[in-house]
Amino acid sequence: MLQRASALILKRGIATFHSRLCKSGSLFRVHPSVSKALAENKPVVALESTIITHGMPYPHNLSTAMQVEAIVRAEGATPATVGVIEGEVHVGLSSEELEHLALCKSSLKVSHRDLPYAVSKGLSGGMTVSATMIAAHRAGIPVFVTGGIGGVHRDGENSLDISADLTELGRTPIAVISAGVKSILDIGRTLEFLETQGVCVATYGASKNFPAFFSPQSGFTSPCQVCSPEEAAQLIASSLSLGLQSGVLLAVPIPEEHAAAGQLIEEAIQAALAEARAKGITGRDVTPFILKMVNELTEGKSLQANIALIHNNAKVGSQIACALSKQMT
Ligand code: PSU
Ligand code: MN
Repeated sequence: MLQRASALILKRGIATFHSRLCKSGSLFRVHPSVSKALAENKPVVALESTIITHGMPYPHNLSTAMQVEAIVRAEGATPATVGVIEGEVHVGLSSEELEHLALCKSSLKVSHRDLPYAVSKGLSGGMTVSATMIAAHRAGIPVFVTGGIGGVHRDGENSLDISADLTELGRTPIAVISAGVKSILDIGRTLEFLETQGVCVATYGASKNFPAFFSPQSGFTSPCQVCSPEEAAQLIASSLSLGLQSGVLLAVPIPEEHAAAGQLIEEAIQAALAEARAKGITGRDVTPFILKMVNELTEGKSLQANIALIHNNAKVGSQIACALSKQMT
């Protein structure tokens, strides 16, 4: 009896799944504005959505997501925010869909490994850098802007807590523009792991110092440096022309005027790390926990800096996407 009931539920689940699949012929949905830009060889910038669902509190998450899209448009590119809505991977979200993700309290944090589950269950969620890289590449978008990427966690050599963002960078030919890696992570080991994965890492700007998200310097040096959108585009175009299947990581330092709170934020990070350890917080929950606590301890200063650096990344990333599309046509 019980077996028959669960077989029925399974059958119904598969039927719903099939109707979603058949509607569009694919579980990937590319927004018409994005497919039009791609068909016309115009620049497109992919954007992730975990920053909306897990990186910032409401309403800052929604306003930032909308501002970032506006910055991309102002620079002459088309934004494509990537997220999972009721089991479909959307490349390019409408403002209603952005709002749905920003307001939804139960949305998943969808990394590479979570994609099959989110799709099979018809769930909604924010997509991390690793999952966004997959969808953006599938859609044919070579440039992707985010705030910060995941990395090797401190003590990662024992816990093996190494973000899937790094392995994805090793096997997906996309350029990711970020403000580097947060000091909650082990930056030295993150750079070593990226080297092993064959990822070309460059700092964008006047210094070769690899930035640490809230701070323009981590004390570690990037293997490469690019000083203009054109130079960055040449690097990306070369990687694509070589047929390398690995990505390029461009690290854009936080603008000096927003880095002032760096020391205060660094102290809050240390306190939050200790609290996370004491509370036994692990895995996918570590980053959201730390971001929330750091924001509380700095009375919103870390959030302000976070928003400022994302705006800057969106501007620089869009300029790079525009330069790349000129070079590729
Ligand atoms: N770093 C941030 N803010 C974020 C993230 C990282 O400063 O929102 C998100 C990104 O989506 C990144 C993900 O891809 O966290 C990495 O998570 P994990 O370490 O669980 O792989
Ligand atoms: Mn992890």
